[in-house]
Amino acid sequence: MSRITEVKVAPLYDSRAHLTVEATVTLDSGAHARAGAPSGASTGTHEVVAFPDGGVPAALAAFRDRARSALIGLDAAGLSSVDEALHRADGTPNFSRIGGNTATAISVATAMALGVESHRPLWKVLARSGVDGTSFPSIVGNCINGGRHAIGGPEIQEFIAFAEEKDPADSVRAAIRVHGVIGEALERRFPGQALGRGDEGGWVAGIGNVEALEILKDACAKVRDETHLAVHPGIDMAASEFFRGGQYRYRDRSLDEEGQIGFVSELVDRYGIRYLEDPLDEEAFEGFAAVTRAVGRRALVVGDDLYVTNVVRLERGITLRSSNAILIKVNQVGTLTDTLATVDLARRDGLATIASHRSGEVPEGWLAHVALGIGARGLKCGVLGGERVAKLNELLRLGRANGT
Ligand code: 2PG
Ligand code: MG
Repeated sequence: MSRITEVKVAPLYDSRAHLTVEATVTLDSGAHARAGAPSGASTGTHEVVAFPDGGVPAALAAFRDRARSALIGLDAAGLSSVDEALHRADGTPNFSRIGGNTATAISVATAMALGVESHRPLWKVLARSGVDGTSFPSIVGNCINGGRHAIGGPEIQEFIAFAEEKDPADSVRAAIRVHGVIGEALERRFPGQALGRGDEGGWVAGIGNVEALEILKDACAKVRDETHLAVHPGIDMAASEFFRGGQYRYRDRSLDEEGQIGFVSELVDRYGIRYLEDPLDEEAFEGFAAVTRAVGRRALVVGDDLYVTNVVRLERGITLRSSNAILIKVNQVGTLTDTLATVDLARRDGLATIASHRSGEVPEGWLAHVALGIGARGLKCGVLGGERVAKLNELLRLGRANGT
């Protein structure tokens, strides 16, 4: 028995200084843990609602009125009882009363408290079958920010260093170095001018998509030469953000779906892209399948807004063979139990999983445990900023603890 004796939910600022929430869960053994929930900017339409109308204050009030008493006294062992109680207390399909972020914070804090009680790290509490914690995720490190994460940058949201080394210390080192080399290239390109950094710590500069890709490709090649580490270009197009009226709208032209598929496939070949997230709109299951047929042997084709970590949407993607990988974000579905159901389905069907941060993050490391526990192929968490580095540092600790 691991009875819950107290649950507290409190406001917390994320890395954009927007309000989010953190939860503290205490068990009758005295074991307790605290976790904060992140927030996205380029959210998928089918995600659960982060906060009810009225924002964080309304979420806190709804938690007090609807959820707290339902949780206290509950046996948290196994976690699903708590996550089911959160769904029941909310009573909507998308957490629109208590907020998906409230649910996320409580779910993660409960799993952490169970770990504290049983002297297990969080990753072990979450570990899927066959996962022994010795196989580490690659690093998906955002180096140039665009789209909704930057002002005045390229339309493509993220230009990524995808570092695939066995030892997480090597992957982290390679991704960080690519970020640094890109900074040097931008300094040469814009001598004496101010450069910025975006919401996820990547560079922001007045360059277009193609120029950003050139810089990224060169930086990855330089770091490979220098270090002999496996690091290659990746992108998250977050294409739903510039898809309007059936067209992908770039500053200089518009493309229909077929045109976009051709354009994306060309980019993968020309720039050696090995990680390709959301190349099409969030409803384009069949278009995604065409992209996967075209480039899926050379690149991970990753569904983010397409799946929103939702098991029903993933089932559809599996039937249509829409992608070979799925992004996993706990607060897209609101609980760890829902997240793990999606992960288990992905694993059963051979899709790679990528555990991901949000653009508005909290300076905590629990995402690294999620990545390790689900046997993720990648940890997407950026490379710069305390809230991103917290996850990288936690992965390094796990690497040392588990003997790499
Ligand atoms: C994404 C994420 C994280 P956001 O699109 O993958 O990089 O962005 O959290 O804004 O949805
Ligand atoms: Mg994305």
